[in-house]
Amino acid sequence: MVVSSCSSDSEGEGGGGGGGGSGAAGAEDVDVRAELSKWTNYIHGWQQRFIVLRGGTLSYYKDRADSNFGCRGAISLHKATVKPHEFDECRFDVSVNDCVWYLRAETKEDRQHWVDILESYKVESGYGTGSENSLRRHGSAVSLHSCGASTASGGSGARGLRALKEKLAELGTFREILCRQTDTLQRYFDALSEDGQSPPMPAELSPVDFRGEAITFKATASGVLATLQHCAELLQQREDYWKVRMEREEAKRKRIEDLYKEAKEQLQQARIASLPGPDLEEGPHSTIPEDEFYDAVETGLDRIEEEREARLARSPLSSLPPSRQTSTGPPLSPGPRTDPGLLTHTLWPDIDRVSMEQLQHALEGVGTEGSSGWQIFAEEGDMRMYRREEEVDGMVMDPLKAVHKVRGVTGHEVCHFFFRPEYRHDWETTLEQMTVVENISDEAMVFLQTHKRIWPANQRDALFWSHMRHVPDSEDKDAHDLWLVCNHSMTLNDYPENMGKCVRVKLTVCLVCQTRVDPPKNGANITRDDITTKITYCSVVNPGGWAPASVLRAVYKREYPKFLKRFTQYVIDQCQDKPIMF
Ligand code: 9M6
Repeated sequence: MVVSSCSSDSEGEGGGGGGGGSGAAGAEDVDVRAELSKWTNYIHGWQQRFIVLRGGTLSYYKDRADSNFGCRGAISLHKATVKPHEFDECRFDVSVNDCVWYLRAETKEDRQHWVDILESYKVESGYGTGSENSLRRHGSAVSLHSCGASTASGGSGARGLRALKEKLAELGTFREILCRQTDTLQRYFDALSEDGQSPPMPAELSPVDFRGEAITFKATASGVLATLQHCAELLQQREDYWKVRMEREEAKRKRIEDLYKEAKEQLQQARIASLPGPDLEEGPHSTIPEDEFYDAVETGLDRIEEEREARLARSPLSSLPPSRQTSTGPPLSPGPRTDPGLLTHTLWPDIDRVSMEQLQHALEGVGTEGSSGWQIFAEEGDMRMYRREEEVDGMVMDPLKAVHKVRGVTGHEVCHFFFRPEYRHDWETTLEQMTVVENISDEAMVFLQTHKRIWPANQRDALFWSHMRHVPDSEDKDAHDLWLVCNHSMTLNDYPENMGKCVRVKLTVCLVCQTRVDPPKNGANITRDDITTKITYCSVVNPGGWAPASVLRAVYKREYPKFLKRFTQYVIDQCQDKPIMF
């Protein structure tokens, strides 16, 4: 029988070597089959294995059922060392070179029995006489690989390849042996047929040991099979190995792709940082091209819009808490309209003057198209928006004037929702933060607002007083009532400019509401259907820092109409089904 001197399975028991004799028929009569404990590895420890001793070879199988198939390892006994353990009286080790099998019998008697048999094999030296001779004649270098050289267990790419090459070389040797054997036989039969009945033997052939040749042939054939099977295993192992390698490579590639993405984002951030940012001065010398700036602004505004929509989707208006109209804010009944606390406030002269100026300004018409410099830039339903292009030191200062008519709400209601801080976040979507710096009275407050950043421009904040007032004796004869809110920038030592990351805008905003009530027929109660409010919204925003004029104008053109529509719709929604607040 042809075997490697040592082999082992994928459990990683020992070094491993050539394949054992699967289905190989030994030449010997002795055939021991029994279960023994075999040390596998540190994970699995001692395991029951089915051990077969046949033809000077000790093979092992996972279990008895498996013994009809390929063995998991085989060890040739003729050069093996058998060593009973010093202390463990059931254990004995069988080793060839550096390949060791650690075995355990059930009892010490059993162990002795095993040791005796194995030792006897060593003395008797394995193969039957005939076969041994034949093998020697035809080269018995076959399969005598060193234990460590070939790897049956989990060979890496290079090791697996080496093992495979060894197996192929082995197959080449088998082929050589078989060829020589057939040559020998051929020559013998040639000599036979040359002169008929009584062949004079060729000197080198006599006597031909047919039995030996047959045994060698069988052993070599089974060796071929075993080696082929081993080749298949090795190929499988290589396939597994490459699969793992590929998975690892894929993971690596993904990691690198992620890193690349991250680096790209960082680069982008660095680019942003090098643009006119909080730490850099903005100005006409800015390196950012206008179209790029404009694109960025668009993107930023779109994002703010998306955020608002997402917020609305999460909590639609219908789910808002019931109207805060009567629970907060100033008393709704007509009473002392101007708080004495406001009249004595240091800001009052300023508030009073600017508010009246703004009212006047609001009530001035826009004249005939173009004549007064007002250009219409947005028109939707009853809403018209006009602007005048004005620049100071290259900074866009365009005053804006918008007129709008809304049905079903009063001027008081519109101003209430515009003025009161608790509603601001509901309709001012470009706000990041709003602080009431001072609550002067029910009609006047000081606000600090931080607007959301429109990338790549600096973030803006605004510090302004806000004043709401009723103007009972409007000069406008058509107006039933006039309410206004005026917002105007101011300074406070406690809130200096550029304290944080923000650039401060200067604004003057005035919202004027004139409400008309159509007298209901037959003296019926006034309903919301009878009410129309004309809104005039005037605004001048000084951006406070440089930004390209075209960009700012594009932002205004886009944001103001959205802002006014959103706000008025908000008021309508809030007032629906609520008592009218005149
Ligand atoms: C300038 C409205 C209280 C209501 C008011 C405002 C507007 C630009 C703009 N954005 C450079 C900016 C900053 C602003 O009527 S209010 O008093 O919140 C106050 C301030 C709007 C502040 C820009 C940011 C970078 C465009 C004009 C705009 C118009 C409408 C809404 C949002």
